[in-house]
Amino acid sequence: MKLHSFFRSSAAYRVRIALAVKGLAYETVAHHLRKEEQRRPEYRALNPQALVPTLEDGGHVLTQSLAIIEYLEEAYPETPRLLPADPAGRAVVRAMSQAIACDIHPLNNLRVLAYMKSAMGQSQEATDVWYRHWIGEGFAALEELAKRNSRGSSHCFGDAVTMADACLVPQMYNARRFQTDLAPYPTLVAISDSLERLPPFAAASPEGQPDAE
Ligand SMILES: N[C@@H](CCC(=O)N[C@@H](CS)C(=O)NCC(=O)O)C(=O)O
Repeated sequence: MKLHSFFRSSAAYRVRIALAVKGLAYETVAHHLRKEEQRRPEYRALNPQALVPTLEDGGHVLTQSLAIIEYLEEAYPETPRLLPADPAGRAVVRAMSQAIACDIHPLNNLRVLAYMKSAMGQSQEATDVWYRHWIGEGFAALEELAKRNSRGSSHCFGDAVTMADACLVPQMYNARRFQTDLAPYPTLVAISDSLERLPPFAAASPEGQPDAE
C-alpha cells in the first residue's frame, strides 16, 4: 500500500490513524503542499482533485479520506473496526466524522486560505480569525455530540476507537496550531488528549512522519 500524504495534512493524518489502528503497513509518498507538489501533473493523474491523501492498494487508486477509511474497513474486515456494529451507531460515528471532514475542514483548507489572501485581499490576521471561527462553530456542536455519545471521555463514541476519533485528533492538532481557544470544549480536549497517548495515534502524528519538518 502507498499513502500519498503530507505530514501536516489533517485529511492524510485521518487515514494514517486508520491504517495504524488497523495495523496495515504502507509506504509514504510525500507531497509538499506549500511547494504545490500536489499540483504536479503526475499526481493529478492519480488524484484529479490535486489533494492529499490518495491511497494506492492492489491496483486501486482511492481518494477522499473518509471514503478511504470506509474502504479499509470493508477490504480488511479482520482488522480492528472503526465503525460500530449497529446501523444507528455507524450513522452517529459517520455524522461526527462528517461534521469535521465536510463542515469544518473544507472551509479552512490551504487552497481556501490562499484564495482568501490572494484573490480576496484578506490579511493573515483576518484569515486566522476565519479559521478559528469555523473550528469554534464545528467544535461547539461536536462537544454536545461527544457528551451524548462518549463513554468516559476517552473516545468520541462509546469506549472504542472509531472513525470519529481519527477525525477529531487531526482537527484538534489544527485548532492548536492556529491558537484556537479550546476552553469551551473540555470534552473534546479530554478525548483528544487521551487518544493522542495511544500508540497508533502517536505513530500517525505529523511529527512522526518521514517528511516532518
Ligand atoms: N475532503 C478531502 C480533503 C482533502 C484536502 O483538502 N487535503 C488538503 C490537505 S489537508 C490538501 O491536499 N490541500 C492542498 C491544497 O489546498 O492545495 C479529504 O477528506 O480527503
